[in-house]
Amino acid sequence: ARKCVLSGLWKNELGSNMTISAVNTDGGFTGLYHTAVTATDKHIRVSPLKGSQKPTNQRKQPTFGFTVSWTFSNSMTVFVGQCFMDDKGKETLKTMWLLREEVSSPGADWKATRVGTNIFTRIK
Ligand code: B9F
Repeated sequence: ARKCVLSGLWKNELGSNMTISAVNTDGGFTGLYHTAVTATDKHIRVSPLKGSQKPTNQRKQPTFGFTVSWTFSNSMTVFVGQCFMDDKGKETLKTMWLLREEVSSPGADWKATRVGTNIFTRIK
């Protein structure tokens, strides 16, 4: 059976795109994230991501995690997920994310984190 590979160009159901570079021997990778959505009127800019997966070439459907440091705000999003290969050779990334917003005081902590899911499919 073929292995699900993280490197490449991916799109999620929101229309966001990300490019993941080659995964190194330790499982580390970097990439660029272009979100299609933002909850404010902030101007969207491509943002760097950094993550790791279980050591390459050992897992057929590897688990992984990565962090996106938004260049246009003081927020970060972490994603965790798994790379799946179906019986037709189609790859999908099933993920969950947490978005942490910078708030001005501990009293505002309760509203600082958003959670959700994203499914990515390969476009290249
Ligand atoms: O909208 C976020 C943001 C941070 C500070 C002002 C705006 C940044 C973009 C997050 C994009 C999320 C979605 N895109 C995607 O592909 S990451 C998870 C989703 N998947 C307003 C204040 C704090 C948050 C929103 Fe903001």
